[in-house]
Amino acid sequence: MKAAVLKKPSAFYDKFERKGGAHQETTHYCPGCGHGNLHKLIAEALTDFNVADRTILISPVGCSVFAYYYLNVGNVQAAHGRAPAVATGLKRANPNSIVISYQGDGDLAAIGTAEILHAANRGENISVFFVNNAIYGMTGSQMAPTTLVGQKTTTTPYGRKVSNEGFPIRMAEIISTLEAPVYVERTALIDFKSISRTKRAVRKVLQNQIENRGFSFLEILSPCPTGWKLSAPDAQQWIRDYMLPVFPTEVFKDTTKDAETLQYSHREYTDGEVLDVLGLSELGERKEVTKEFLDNFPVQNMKIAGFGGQGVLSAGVVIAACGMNENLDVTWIPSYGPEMRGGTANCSVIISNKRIGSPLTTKPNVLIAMNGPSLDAFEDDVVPNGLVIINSSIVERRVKRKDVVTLYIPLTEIASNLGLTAAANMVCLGAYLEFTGIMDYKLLFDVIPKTIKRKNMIETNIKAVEAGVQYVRENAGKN
Ligand SMILES: Cc1ncc(C[n+]2csc(CCOP(=O)(O)OP(=O)(O)O)c2C)c(N)n1
Ligand code: SF4
Repeated sequence: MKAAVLKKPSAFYDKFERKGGAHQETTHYCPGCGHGNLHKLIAEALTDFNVADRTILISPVGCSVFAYYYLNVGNVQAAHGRAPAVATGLKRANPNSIVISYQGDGDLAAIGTAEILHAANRGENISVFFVNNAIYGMTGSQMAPTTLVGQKTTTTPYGRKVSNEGFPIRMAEIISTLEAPVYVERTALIDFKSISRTKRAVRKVLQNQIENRGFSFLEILSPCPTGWKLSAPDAQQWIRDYMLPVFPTEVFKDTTKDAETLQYSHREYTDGEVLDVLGLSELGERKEVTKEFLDNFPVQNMKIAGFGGQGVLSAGVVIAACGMNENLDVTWIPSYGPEMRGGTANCSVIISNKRIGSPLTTKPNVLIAMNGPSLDAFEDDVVPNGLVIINSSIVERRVKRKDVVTLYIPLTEIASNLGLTAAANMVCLGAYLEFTGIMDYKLLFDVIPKTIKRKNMIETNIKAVEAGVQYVRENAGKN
């Protein structure tokens, strides 16, 4: 007779090593907890389908936050409730991956309600496992959206009252009303039969993704003996007695067969197509530049800040466009302060000879402060030896830092002498390029006509650039 060999599926790590070097044979879950069962069913399915090496599991915030200690797959841990949004990004960036969003009821049905509903509604081709144990397990049994009416939790010590906390939310039913999801089921983990059914459902949900069929959702009623203060068998019975009447286990939606297999095409867009889509094709062909220029280009992490109306955002667009014309990678991201008056509008601009990760400039090496509050807000962020350009027509104080390079220019005054106060930003860009020499200031003459909408102002803006260049030639080093 052939002996049955029972062994851990290979989608589990051999040893569950935890932070601090300890490794154990067991998980951190309490005895009788449903999370452990579900992990096993998922690991078995991934092993049997031979997809573990292209699977990414997103663990949530909750008791299953440590799922990454156990499943030997790509692991990402998302902020509370955000797993479906993270899953969307991962799956879209790498359609060949198998992306699992694993979430508790606090995570999915409270803080993350928007993320799950919209991911489902978009029909993201992901697999969602929703562990409903009717409470917040990890933080000590507070009420969750799925807590039953009358159920005592630490935040509903007299039992959940409809008049105060409303009704339990049935997520599987809600999601099954949406058009896009192809498969929605609820199962339980309470006995051999229900575990077998959950096993089939886990496989179905993963298989759907492997076959590119679309969004699949499995809600699992899961015992939490610790949170419910029951023994493991009593916790299973509690689900039978109290949860099943409210959360029936059934397939709520299955359009898997009709669902067209999604055809993912991973298409790279050309620079020209991207410029077209962004409405920037007017900026024209990217210029051929020498390798030496690219290799030696000093990355510019710029913060351009001032009052609304001083053109700080358009200065950012113009300088980013100059970088783009020089075949550099650029990002521009605006930030509008909540203040009505006297505060700062600012933008982050990065111009780099390498791919840019985050478009946010938190440690600028160039700060352009068009007004006093901007200098106050960002002076301390500038890296040592960074450049600070100050609009000395408006900023009344000097820079406090001794470890930065400063350039004081009466930008507003120069611009208003040309008849256009609003061109102070272009005076600044001319001065900046002339002072640093990182790019030829004449680039601005190409870019300004293509980025400034009001054609009658182009000439003055170009004059403003020249005035900035002139100012630096005559005054740099003197202040
Ligand atoms: C943004 C944020 N808010 C709140 C918390 C605190 N917190 C940690 S786990 C948790 C609830 C987890 O409950 P659930 O999603 O039901 O998972 P379970 O622990 O029951 O598996 C909360 C509110 C947090 N970590 N982050
Ligand atoms: S508190 Fe509940 S959900 Fe968390 S590990 Fe223990 S039994 Fe599982």
